[in-house]
Amino acid sequence: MGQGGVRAAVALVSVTVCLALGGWYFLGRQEVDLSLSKATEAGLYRIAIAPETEPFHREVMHAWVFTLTDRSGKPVEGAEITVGGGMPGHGHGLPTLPRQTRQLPGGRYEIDGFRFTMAGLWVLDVRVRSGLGEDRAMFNLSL
Ligand SMILES: [Cu+2]
Repeated sequence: MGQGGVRAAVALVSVTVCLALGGWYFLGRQEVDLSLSKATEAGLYRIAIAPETEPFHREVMHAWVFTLTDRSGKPVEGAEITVGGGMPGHGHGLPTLPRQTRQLPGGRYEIDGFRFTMAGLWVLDVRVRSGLGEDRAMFNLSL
């Protein structure tokens, strides 16, 4: 193979690698649902989550507010919410133990004790228990 042939081969390999990486990146991004409001797995609730104050600093201990409604959109009071999670890409859990600290009017719950020690994709596993039953929802956060 002459020099021209080597250059052509290198170019071809480069283009192939770029296309493969680009496709992987694009598909990977598409799979991640970053919505902060969704129905729980069994459909008992809808949960909307938001940092208590925005903008928030992910590395400083802070609270989020979770708003809980039932199937018909009515606020759910008196529920118990627990939060787990971590970074699936790194294989570790949450560095802190966020807990439900206050119930606010309108089916809103303060969950305090979040601290996201790294940038990247985090998952929150939110479990809800109330008179309506137990259900859960998974949220993805790209921080
Ligand atoms: Cu990590």
